[in-house]
Order: sequence, then structure tokens, then C-alpha cells
Amino acid sequence: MPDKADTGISRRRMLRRTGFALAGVSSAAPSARAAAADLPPWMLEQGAPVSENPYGVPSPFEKSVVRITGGKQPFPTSAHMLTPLQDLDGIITPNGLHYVRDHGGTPAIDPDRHRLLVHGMVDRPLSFGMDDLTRFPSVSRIHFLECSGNTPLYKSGKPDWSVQMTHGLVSCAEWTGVRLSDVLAEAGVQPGAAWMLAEGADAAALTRSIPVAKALDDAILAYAQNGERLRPEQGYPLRLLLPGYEGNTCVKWLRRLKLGDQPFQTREETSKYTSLMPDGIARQFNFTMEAKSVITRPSPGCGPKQPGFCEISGLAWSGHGRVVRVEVSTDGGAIWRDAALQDPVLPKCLTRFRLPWTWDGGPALLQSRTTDEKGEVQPTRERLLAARGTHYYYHYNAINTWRLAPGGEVTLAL
Ligand SMILES: Nc1nc2c(c(=O)[nH]1)N[C@H]1C(S)=C(S)[C@@H](COP(=O)(O)O)O[C@H]1N2
Ligand SMILES: [Mo]
Repeated sequence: MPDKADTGISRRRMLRRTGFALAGVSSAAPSARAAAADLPPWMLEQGAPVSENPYGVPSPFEKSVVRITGGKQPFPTSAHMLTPLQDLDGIITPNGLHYVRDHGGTPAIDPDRHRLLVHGMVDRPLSFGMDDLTRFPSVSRIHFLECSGNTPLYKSGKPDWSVQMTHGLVSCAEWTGVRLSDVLAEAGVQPGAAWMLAEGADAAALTRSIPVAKALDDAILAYAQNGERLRPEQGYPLRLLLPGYEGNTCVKWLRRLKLGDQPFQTREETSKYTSLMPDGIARQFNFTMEAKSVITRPSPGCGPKQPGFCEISGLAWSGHGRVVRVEVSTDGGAIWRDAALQDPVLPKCLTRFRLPWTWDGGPALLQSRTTDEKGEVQPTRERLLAARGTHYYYHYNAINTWRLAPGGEVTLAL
């Protein structure tokens, strides 16, 4: 263990290296004794009784950390609310900040009256109440959820778009529920059943066809999120969670699963959520979210205040599995350096990356590029557009560029 003097020197040296002016701080501050006597007002009276807030809320000083909407919707209940990625640390999205995408508003469902029907190509059609479902063994897993419409940058984007605007339709939570494979085993999936229809109990009755192989692999019927029951916006009391699959397949307010031998060709997989290729052919069933990353700090609205030490931090994820590498460039892609991946690094989960950097005060182009365990490397925008054209709308996963100007202002660059 280093002695006191050693620690002091190395700490001072570290602060000098990273650009913090230690001397400036101590000369402006009062002496230690005066500071101790100069008690802040919140030490001079009792604090508020916690019973005033039986369900806690964030500090009023954090009131700007909220979801925002990305723009006007054709219908008020067809809404989306974006996660403030620039304000969050680690990988977990607090429940009140999880992104929301509703096609027909958020229904108010009484859990005692909610049922899940399992029927179609099964030996025993079954109807479950919430109490029946929670009797199955539970599983808890941390996974990201991303809307396939996240990052709408195929055609264009505005320089002042924040990371919340460009990437805020991704969030990450610890989901608890029961294995769908356990519930399907109870009903008995018949041979030849290759697809499963999943239907929501909202006014939109959002409905999608899912390959049975995915349902039997890692699908969860989730009833809890970060330790508490799902929020109404996230599908209370029950949602389907398909790790790594596009958000719209993770049907909220789940009321029905029907097994069949072919896809059901619902609105959400014919008119919507298909991908128009440059040759004019629309591709259906693009389920898996590809390797993607973004720098969350610095980002628009959160530029460095002065030259010197500036940690570059962000998030990386892939629907194929684990993130194995994140590289960061500060010069628009000429030189790449490996960022540190912060534990835990889990499959189909957000991964926090960090790179220590000293900003010289000059212009910079900040980019991150991830590689997943399947070997998929996040493409440049040029490569993505060459492959998909500009009629494509969903699954934009190109390398993102933030332009840092000498004053410290950060803007989106395409
Ligand atoms: N029943 C139902 N399920 C739904 C939706 C919906 O509108 N109704 N929206 C889908 C879409 S498009 C996405 S991206 C995810 C969003 O989940 P979240 O609102 O919990 O973030 O839920 C999906 N499941
Ligand atoms: Mo979505």
C-alpha cells in the first residue's frame, strides 16, 4: 500500500495531467476549519420526512432529465417518447425514462381481469390469469429494447439533434418473467407449428408473427422491469420480450398467442415494418437488431466546457449477442483506438464503453464503431446507404458522427 505522501503526489500529478487546476480550487476555497463551520442551510434543519414520498421521485434539481417526444404524430395516441441517453450512466434505464412507443395509447388494464390465451396448433388450448403465470419458475435477464425506427437518419438529420433525438428509442432493463418455452410446453406445441401470432390488448391490437424457434429459445413473458411490476407504458401487466429482436415484436399488454404453420401476414408485417430495398422489393421479417453504438457524452448539448481531460463515453449493443469491441475515433475515422468495455458485458444488452481523451480545444469528429461476437462490424453511413438505399427506413445502425467545434459546441454531422 502506498504511504500518504505517495498518494498525494500521484493524485496531484494525475489531476495536473488531466487538466484540473488543483491550486486554483484550493486558493479560492476557505480554509478547512472555516469551511467546516460554514454549514450549508440543509444541515441546519430537519429534512423532509420520507413518508411524504412513499414512492420516491428524483431530486427536483434533476427535473430536466425526462423523456421527450420526437415530433408531431398523425394521431395523439400513436406516440413515441425518447430516453435521455445523454443524462444516464451505466447501462440500466430507470423505469420512468424507458422509451415508449404506443400505436393506440397506453391501456389501463386490471391485472385481475387480464388473461393470456394460448391456442392454434397446440394439444391443449389454455387460458392463463396473472396468478397462473407467476406460478411458473421466474427468470431475470438484462436486455436492451430498441425500436426498429430508432435513428431516422437515412435521408437527413438536423445538426442540433441531440443523442436523445437520434438514438433515444433504445433502453435497457432487467426483465423478470417466465420462460415462454415453459408455458408453451404446458400447452404442447404440435409438430409443424413454425410460427406464433402474438396479440396485444391495446386499442391498436398490435399483432406480429414470430418464429416458434425464437419463442422456444430465449423469449420471456415479462411481468416485471427493474424489480417492480411493468410500467403501464411498457405493457402492464404482461409483455412479450424477444431479446435482440426489433421492438415492435415485443408485444405489450399480451393477450393471445396462436400457433400456426405459416406467418399470419398482419398489418405490422406487411404495410409496416418491412424494408424497401433499392431494387424495389420489400423485405419482410427483419427481426434482429444489428450491431450499433453511439457516444452519449460528449454529444449535442453536453460538450466539454474547456480543453483538457474529457472522457468519451457511450453505449454499444447488438441483437446477435455480446459486444466484443468498441473503437473510438476523434478525427472522423482516420485513427481508431479501443475503448474499455465496462462490466457487465452481457448478450443482447447495452454495454457501456469509455475512452480517456485529452481535448486540445481544436475541431474534432467523434465516432464510435462496435463489433459483435458474430463478427458484425458497425458500417459507415456510406456503406449502409450503398447497401440499402434511401427508401429504407428501419434498422439504421451506421457509425454516428458528432462534430466538436473549438468553443465546445457539439452538433450532428452526416
Ligand atoms: N400491444 C402493443 N405492443 C407494442 C406496441 C404497441 O403499440 N402495442 N408498440 C411496439 C413497438 S413499435 C415498440 S418499439 C415496443 C416499444 O416498447 P416500449 O414502449 O416498452 O419501449 O413495443 C412494441 N409493442
Ligand atoms: Mo417500434
